[in-house]
Amino acid sequence: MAFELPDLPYAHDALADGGMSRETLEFHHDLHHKAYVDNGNNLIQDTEWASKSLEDIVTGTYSAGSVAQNGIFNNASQHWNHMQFWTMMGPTGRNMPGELESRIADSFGSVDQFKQDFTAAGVGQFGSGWCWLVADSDGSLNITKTENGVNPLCFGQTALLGCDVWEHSYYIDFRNRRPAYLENFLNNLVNWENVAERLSGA
Ligand code: MN3
Repeated sequence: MAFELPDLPYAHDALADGGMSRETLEFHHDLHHKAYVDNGNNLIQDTEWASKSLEDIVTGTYSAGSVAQNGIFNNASQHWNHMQFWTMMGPTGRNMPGELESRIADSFGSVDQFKQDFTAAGVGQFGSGWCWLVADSDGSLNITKTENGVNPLCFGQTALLGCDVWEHSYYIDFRNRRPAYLENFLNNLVNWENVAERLSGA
């Protein structure tokens, strides 16, 4: 299936009150995400992948250890990652539903501890990548970090929350302060209702 750039699920200035500016979303969605879509479409054209679903392309082209050379995987996975990322934030849904709060506290000790561990994963990702809250196939919740475009689909996990720690995601608003960007993401940008929906579907 050809990739398509979805509109943001909110206005470009809808996250400014939470610390993500219109300019960041104009660059990140309109230019960076669009480039993954356009490059991915050029690469899958006339290949066996052209008729496959995005999820099948991501899992079918992932090869541990050779991500850097894998253009179809990189662009397809980044397209998928960004579609998740836009819906994981929002101008609404910023209060954590009680059931999700309980699951997170049970899994990580407390919500504060979860936020510390998630931030540490994002800060500890050397170079470009993502940090995630995932549901594993046994139902347990875990925090992971991945390089470049690698994502939970590659490991059979359900992505509940992901944060883009590529510099293009934070340099306009936070310059080099990745820890501050991650803390702000958790405290002011996450749509926890979306995370809870993902958990109930896992
Ligand atoms: Mn990005």
